[in-house]
Amino acid sequence: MSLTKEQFITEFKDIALKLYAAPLDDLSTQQLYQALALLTRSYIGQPWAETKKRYDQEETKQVFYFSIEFLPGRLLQSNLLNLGILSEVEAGLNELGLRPQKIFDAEADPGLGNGGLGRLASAFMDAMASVGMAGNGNGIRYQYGLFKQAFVNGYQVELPDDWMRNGFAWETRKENRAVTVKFGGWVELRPSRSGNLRVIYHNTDDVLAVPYDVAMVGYHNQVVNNLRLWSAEAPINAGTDFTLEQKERINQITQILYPDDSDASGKQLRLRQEYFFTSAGIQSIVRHYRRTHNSMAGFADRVAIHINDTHPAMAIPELMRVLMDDEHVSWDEAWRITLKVMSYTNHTLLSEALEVWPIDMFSGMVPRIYQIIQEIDRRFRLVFVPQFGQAMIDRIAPLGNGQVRMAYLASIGSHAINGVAPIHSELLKKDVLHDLYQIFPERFNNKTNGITPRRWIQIGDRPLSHLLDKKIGTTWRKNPLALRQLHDFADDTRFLDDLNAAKAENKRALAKYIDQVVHVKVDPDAIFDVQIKRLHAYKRQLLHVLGILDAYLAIKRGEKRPKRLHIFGAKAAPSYVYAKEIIKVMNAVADLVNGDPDVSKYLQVVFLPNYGVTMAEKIIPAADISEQISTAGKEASGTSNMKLMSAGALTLATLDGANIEIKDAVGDDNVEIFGLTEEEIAGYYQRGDYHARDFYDQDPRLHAALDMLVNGQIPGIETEGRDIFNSLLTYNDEYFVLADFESYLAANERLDKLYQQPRIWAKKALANIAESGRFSADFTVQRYGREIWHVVAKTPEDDHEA
Ligand code: OX2
Repeated sequence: MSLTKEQFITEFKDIALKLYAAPLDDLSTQQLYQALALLTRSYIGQPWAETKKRYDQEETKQVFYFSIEFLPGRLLQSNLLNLGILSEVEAGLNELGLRPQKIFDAEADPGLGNGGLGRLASAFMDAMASVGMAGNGNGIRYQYGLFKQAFVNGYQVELPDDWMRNGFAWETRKENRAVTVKFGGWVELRPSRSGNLRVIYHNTDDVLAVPYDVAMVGYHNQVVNNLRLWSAEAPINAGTDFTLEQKERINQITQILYPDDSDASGKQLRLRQEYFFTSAGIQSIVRHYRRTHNSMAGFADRVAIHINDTHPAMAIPELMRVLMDDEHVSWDEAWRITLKVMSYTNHTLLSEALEVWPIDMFSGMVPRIYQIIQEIDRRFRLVFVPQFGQAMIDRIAPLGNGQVRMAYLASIGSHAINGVAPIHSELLKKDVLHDLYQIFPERFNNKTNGITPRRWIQIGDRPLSHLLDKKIGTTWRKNPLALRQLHDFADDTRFLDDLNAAKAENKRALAKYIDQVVHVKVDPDAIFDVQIKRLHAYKRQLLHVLGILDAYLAIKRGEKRPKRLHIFGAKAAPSYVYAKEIIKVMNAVADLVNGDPDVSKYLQVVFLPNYGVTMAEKIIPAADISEQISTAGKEASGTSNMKLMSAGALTLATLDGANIEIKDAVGDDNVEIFGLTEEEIAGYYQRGDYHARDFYDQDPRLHAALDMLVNGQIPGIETEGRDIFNSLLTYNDEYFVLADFESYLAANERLDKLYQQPRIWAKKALANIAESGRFSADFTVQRYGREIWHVVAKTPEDDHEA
């Protein structure tokens, strides 16, 4: 859209006056934010309605991305950017004497997800709109997002995230689109005169699912897609015997997000959440389709439903239920439609994270869904036991060991199953879903994750953005592959200096932020070494900490090193004791290092509390080193690795997840690889001959660093230090931290040396930025569109051109 600075100023003053009955200079920052958000929303309404109308008129095939988590990040700047009016609005605000960034900072960050999985879902929403794909999100409107993390005496404390306290400016309540979701009770199957079974529900607990729609604005293309988040409410005609307790129980369904990441949780409420949003989503999709079609025959040509991990896997039996019970389609026809419609992404190889539910809990909560799964299970066995044998089918049938096994259900009921990086997709076939791969090899495929450079570069990294515009023009903003033009300037020393200057500016800004948040004065000239992700043993923040302890000891011995600032951001699941112990140790190490003037000349450590999307936007542009150091074979993909490379950080990495593709993209010279490979680790597992203690005994540096955990050198961590020490030595170091220690240190020494040559460093940064475009989620969703969803992306501009 087009909007001049002058128009904006007039409209902004006008809306603020209407809203708050006061002139601008009487408004609080929060009020200014609300007024600006409302004005921005008013620009979105029309293209939103038009996009919807166009999809309906043209009978566009639509994608529905079902995810129990979305992490959209703040939306004001991103919406202004995508509408094409960010510069005008900022200029207008400046002219009014207002600080744009201060207003942007008044927006709450909707933490409706844990980490990579939720952020990926939101990147896909942004990307689908931006490439003109008819893509809708389906999720949960959690009253409270992921907990707010604070540190008290170095321990993680979890505080409620009341993110909607000031309302959520971007949502629209659609009460007229509510549906009823039924829980519990029992099901009667009664033959009817027409020959169909009539399904009669008795004594169910009914919950009203009310949708709140959020606009997903495409980049400069007049496309606005829909993210539908469901809220649980008491049924409207609940009757006089409806108690406050019942109402409370219903409200609970969408009250909190489960704070897990890559971990299965056995909570009944979680299962309720899963059925709640999948059933609501399926019902609303079918209802919309049926408004313009009198049978379900063509449904699969108009609708693709994707399930983001197994949390929405009940979409499969739920679609079967609606097709058969409500639309009177036969089993065979319903199954044909369901298979064609559904597709599934797996996000983890950790076996403890594969979702399973006890059958008695499951069948009590959703009896009709359970019946349908029983029938899927029966037919699956009937067809495949003769071909593949009882033992194998017992291992992978949807029902087994008294459990409903969601990954198997998802795989059996989807026409496509993908992993999120090549190594991960291969390991799915080799390990976790091996038996299913034997039966359905054609279903398996890879779709490497992606990120949105709009948020991470255009919004997050203004100094770099301006530099790029000046050097290679602005096409990279629309097509990030254009970043490859940077290769032409790999030996342009002026430009390399400019790159370093942009990085330095970002580092100064982050240093200021760090001082504000944790009151540590850091040296902006240090190497900024960043590890930002959930705290999990397999991600090995512990290896990073042991590296810091080794540096501490070396500096104490008098060694001089280039100054390094280690920056951590990480939340641990509240129930994950070991991860929380690591947090305590990390904070204690930070205190030790920063408090020792001999050491802090060369080494500083900051652990920023409450890491999330908004904080990532501040940290990433300032990073020199990106730590991606998971045990090989454990991290499905990672996406912070992609964001950090696009900011020109050098990746310090194991050969895991998408690190491998980053290495292939930039070449061996522009990435620092270390550690055991997945094959080597598999070898240790097979032979059973990993002995962590041998490394401790044989490597004096490792020995000394580990001893610090238990010898009192780090104040305040008696039990935590001992527990971690034992996990590594007594319990033989499940994640091969000790085995990788030596090569990790060697890789770090190479980086230290390299940093002494700023232009050579900048050249490597340039290579990373230049090759980061391929990881744009725009390309990822186009691959999903072509190969899985079978949809064609098209924008209003395409119509004009045609
Ligand atoms: C994460 C994976 O751990 C991470 O490797 C991946 O990049 C991300 O999903 C997006 O694909 N919960 N979170 C994940 O997996 C699960 C399960």
